[in-house]
Amino acid sequence: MSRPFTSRFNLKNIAYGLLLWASVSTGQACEACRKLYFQGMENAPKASALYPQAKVVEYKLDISEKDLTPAGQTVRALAINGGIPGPTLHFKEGDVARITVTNGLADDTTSLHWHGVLVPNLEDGVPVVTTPIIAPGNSRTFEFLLRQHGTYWYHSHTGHQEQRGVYGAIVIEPKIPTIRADHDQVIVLGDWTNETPSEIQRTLLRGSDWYSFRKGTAQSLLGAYQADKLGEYLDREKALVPPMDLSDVAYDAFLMNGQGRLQLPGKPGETVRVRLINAGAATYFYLDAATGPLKIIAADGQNVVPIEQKRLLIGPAETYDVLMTVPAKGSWEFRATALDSSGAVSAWLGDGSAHAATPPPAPARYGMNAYLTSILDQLDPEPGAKESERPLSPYAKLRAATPHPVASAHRELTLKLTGDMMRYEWSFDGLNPHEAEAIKIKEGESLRVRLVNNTMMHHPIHFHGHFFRLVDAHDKDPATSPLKHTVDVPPMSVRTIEFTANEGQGDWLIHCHLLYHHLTGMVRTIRVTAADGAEPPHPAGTHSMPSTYVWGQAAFTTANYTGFITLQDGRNNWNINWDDGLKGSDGHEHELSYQRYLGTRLSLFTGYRSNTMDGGSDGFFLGANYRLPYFIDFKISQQSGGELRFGVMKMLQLTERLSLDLGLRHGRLTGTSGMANLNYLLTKSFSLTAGYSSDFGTGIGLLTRF
Ligand SMILES: [Cu+2]
Repeated sequence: MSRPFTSRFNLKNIAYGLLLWASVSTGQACEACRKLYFQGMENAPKASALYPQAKVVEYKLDISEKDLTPAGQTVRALAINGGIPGPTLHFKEGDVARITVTNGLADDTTSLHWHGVLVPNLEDGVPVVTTPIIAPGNSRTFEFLLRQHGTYWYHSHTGHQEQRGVYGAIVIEPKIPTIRADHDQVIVLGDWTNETPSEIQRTLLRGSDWYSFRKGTAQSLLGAYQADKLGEYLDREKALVPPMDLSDVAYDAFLMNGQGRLQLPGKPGETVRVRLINAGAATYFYLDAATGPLKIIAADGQNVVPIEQKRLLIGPAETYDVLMTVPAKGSWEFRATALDSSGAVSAWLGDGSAHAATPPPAPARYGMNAYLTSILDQLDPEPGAKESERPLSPYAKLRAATPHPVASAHRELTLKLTGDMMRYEWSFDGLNPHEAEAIKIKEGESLRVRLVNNTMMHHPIHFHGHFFRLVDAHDKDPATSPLKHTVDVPPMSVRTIEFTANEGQGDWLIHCHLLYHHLTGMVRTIRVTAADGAEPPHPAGTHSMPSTYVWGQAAFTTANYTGFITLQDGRNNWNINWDDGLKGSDGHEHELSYQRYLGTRLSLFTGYRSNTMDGGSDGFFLGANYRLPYFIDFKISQQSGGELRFGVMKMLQLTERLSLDLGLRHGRLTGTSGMANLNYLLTKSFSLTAGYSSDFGTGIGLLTRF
C-alpha cells in the first residue's frame, strides 16, 4: 500500500523541485506541488488493477441538500442518496470497494472519509490533506482493497457537513463468519439540531452559556450554595478551571438511523447483533438494554474477547458490536442516553408489552471533584471493582480476540489536549494547526503517544488510517491490548496509544472527533515519511476549516447605549466598542482595536480611542489583558496624550438566569469610575439589564446579542 514519496515518480520530483523553487520565490505555498503530487498518485494503478482477482463491489453516493424534519421543524439538511444516514455499505473482507461520490451541492465542496477503514493515503478522503476536494457538480471514485472486517462508518470531512447529515455505516463481513446471531442490525446514533451548525459554532465561540442554560446544566453561585458545593465552586473559579462540561451543544433530538424511535425484530430466545456507530457530531451516549447486560464482541470493528457490561459509554466516532438476547415475549428497550442526560433515543426489540431499560442517573451538576475522583478510580480499577453507575469506556476490560504484533521499540511523544473554554478555541499543545509543525514519523517506526487531557471535557481522539493499541497503566499483555481508531480521553486524565507507521507514507490526521473542537483547532497532521526521512516537496496540508466568526452585543438603557462587535479568527479579535451617554453632557467613548491572545490568560491589544468624557481625549493606545484567579480580568493600557489606565472586570453568575457584571477603572486623566450591571436572561438573543455607572448614572433597558 505504501507509495514512496521519492522513488516512484522521478521526473515528477524534478518538476516538484522546480515548482517548489518557483513557489518559494513567488512567496506562494506550494499548492501546485501538491496538485502535481496528487495527480501522480491519481494516475497510479487503482486497487481493482492491483488486485485483479478481488471482487469489485460498487456504490454510488450522491450528496445533496434536502428538506427534512427530524426534530419538529423542517430544515435544510444534507442527505446521501436522499437519506440520513446514507445507505449502509456492505462488503466482504477481500473485496475491492469502488465508491463514486458525487457532489450535488450548489455551492459547497464535499468529501467522504472512510472512518476506521485501512485505505491508501490518497483514498482517506480528507480534503486537501490527503485527497483532492470534490467540487460542486463533480465526482470522485474511491477504490481500496478491504483488508479487514467489522463495523465502520463514513462521513464528510468538510466543514460542518457531518452535523447536517453526511454520514452512514460500513459493514464488512469476515471471510469466515465466526459469530452467529438471528438478526444483524446497524444502529447509527446521531445528534440533531434545527440551528445551522455554523450558528452553533458562533454561539460557542462567543462564550455563550445559552446551551447549558437550555439543558439545565448551567452553574451559578446560588445553585452551588443550594447543592452545598459553594466552596468547591469558588475553588474552581480561583484555579481558573471552567465548569465541567459533559457536552457543549443543546440538541433538538437524538437519532437512531435518522429516526426518533426504532422498531427492531426480536422473538423470545432470539439473539440480536447490534452494530452500534456513534455518528453524533458532539454527543457521548450511554447504552442500556432492558434485555440485560450488553455482551460486547467487537470495538471499533476489531473482535474482542466477549465481555458483559451493564451500561456502555460510546464516544463520538467509536463503534461497538453488542449481542442482546430477547428473554421473553414483549418489546424490549435498547436506549441511548446523552452523557449529560439532556435527551435519549431508543430502539425496541420485538412486539408486545413494553419493558423499559433503566436510564443512567443524571450527572451531578456540581459534583466535579467526585467525578474526577471516580475517573481516576476507573482508569486504574481495583480488581473486582463494581461497575460504576456512570462508567467510563470499558477499555480496561477489553482484550483483543487474537494477539497482534507489538513493536519492540518505540519513540515517545506527549500531546496535550488543551483549550480555552472562554473563547472556545481547542488545540493540541496550545497551538492551532496553522502554528504547529506536522508530527513526523518514519515508515516502519513506532510511536507511543501520551494524550494528556488538561481540560474539563471528554475528548474522543481519532487517528486516521491506522489502528493503535491502547497502552494501560500496567501494559501486562501488550499483544492483546485492544486495537482502536478512536479513544476517549476523560477530563484531567491520560490515555496512551501506540501505533506503527505501516499503512503507507503520507499525511494522516489525528483530531478530536467532537466536531466543534476539531473545527477550532484540535487537530494535527502526522506525516509518515520514507524510512530514510525523505518527504514530498509540499508542506503537510492543514485541514481547512471555517474560522472567522462575527458577533456583538448592544445594551440600550435609560442612561446609555453601550456595546461591541467583534470578529474572532483563531488568536485574533478585531473589536469595535462604544459607550454613549444619553445626556448631552455625558460624552462618549468609542474604540477600534485589535487584540491578540497569547494564551488562555494573556492578550495584548492596540487601537484608536475617541473619548469626549471628562478628562478624555482621542488617541492611539496599546495594552494588555491578564486573567487573574477567580476569572477577574485585569486590563492596563497607555494612550497617546498621557492617559494610563488600570481596570478590573468580573462577572458573577448569581442564578441560572441572573448575572452581575462589576467593573472598576482608574485613568490618570479620566479619574476613577465604576459600574455594576444586572442582566436577566430572557432568550438566546435578549436579556433585561439594569445598572449603575459613575459616568452615566442608573438605567434600565434591554440587552441584545447578535
Ligand atoms: Cu475535543
